[in-house]
Amino acid sequence: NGDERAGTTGNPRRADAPPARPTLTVGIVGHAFMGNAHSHAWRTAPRFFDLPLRPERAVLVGRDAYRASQAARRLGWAAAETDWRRMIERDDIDLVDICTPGDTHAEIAVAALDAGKHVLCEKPLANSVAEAEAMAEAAARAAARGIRSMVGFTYRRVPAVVLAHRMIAEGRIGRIHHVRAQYLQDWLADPDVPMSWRLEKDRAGSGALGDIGAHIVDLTRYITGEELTGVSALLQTFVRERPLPATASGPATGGSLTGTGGDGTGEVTVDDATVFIGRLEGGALATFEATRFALGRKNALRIEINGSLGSLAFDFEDMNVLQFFDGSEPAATAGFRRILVTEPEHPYVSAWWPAGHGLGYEHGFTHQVVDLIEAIAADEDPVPSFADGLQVQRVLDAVERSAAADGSWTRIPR
Ligand code: SOE
Repeated sequence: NGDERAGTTGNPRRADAPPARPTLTVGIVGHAFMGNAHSHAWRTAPRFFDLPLRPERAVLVGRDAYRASQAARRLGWAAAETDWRRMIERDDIDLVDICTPGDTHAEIAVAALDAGKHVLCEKPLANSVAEAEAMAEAAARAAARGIRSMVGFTYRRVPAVVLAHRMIAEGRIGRIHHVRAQYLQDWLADPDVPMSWRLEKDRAGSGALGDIGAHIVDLTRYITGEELTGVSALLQTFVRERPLPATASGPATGGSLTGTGGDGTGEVTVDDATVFIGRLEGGALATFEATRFALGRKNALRIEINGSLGSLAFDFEDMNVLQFFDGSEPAATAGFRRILVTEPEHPYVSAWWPAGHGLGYEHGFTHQVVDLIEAIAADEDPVPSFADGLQVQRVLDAVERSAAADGSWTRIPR
């Protein structure tokens, strides 16, 4: 067609332009903090990465029609819907992105996979091992038909974390002796912070354990490449009653986890904090701490690994840095050095800004979408898989069983 010339008005497509990418039509369920972060990722990924499929934000699902349509407009989704089942019935939807509380994950994910939709599901995968098993089975059934699934442990996509994983795989710190993992937040330290779904066992499954402890369990598995064989754990709830929220639905957007209290109080049915020790299959000893009561620590996801040849340390509050101690250096000049993980040679970084300009929280979500799209296009199973999510769930379950038995040693099945 003669209009296909560079600069021709009415047809901006150049004759030498690459062919348009096939689309990946996405539906998202949920539009609070995680729905917001995922929406940003779906929008940003194709702007910075050369993707084999072009994600199209087709429909956002929320229970309340007005709020869902407002969210769809604000977050850039073409339509809004109040029932995820209707969204799954749509033939044009290729992928379902689940950003709802844990009590809904299993039902939505299994229905979507059985309907032939790829699934991205927020962490923790489920509220129980039984649910996670059903999800992993549905994922395996679907994978046999080329349908892919992934669980959203986004911190695996922070460049400094990927670098740590690679350095360990290359043997740079030798045999692993210790893992010291912490996830410290403080947004519940104030007893006037109101109730929310994250404080209800029926909805969230557990408290700090599943919400943030799950991340450090997954990161330990990812960075070291080893499974935990057993744990001894304590769980604690410091504030057992909190004001009910002023609005029934709580905070709507990404800027706050807390909201404002109203009349009456509700019972907190989850843990506020957990500490546990564990052993890795290679014999390393590991300690874990997850709390929302560490005043002054906002999102301090920290992990330090000590090996026979050196050590690595990461803190999300300084997320563009990986600390490395090389044990082969002369004692007089050895010391931890800060690797600024912002070079184009580092994972994901070349798609973004010049060296030293740094990435933030939202970039992990964008990288997650990039990796998922690339796996779907390559007809490969992405990681972390639902099987990974199930294994993390088994660890969380063992922690709860150990804590219920006064910290007694509890083995983790595989
Ligand atoms: C709340 O503690 C929370 O939003 C978690 O749910 C997320 O997984 C973590 O990335 C940040 O903190």
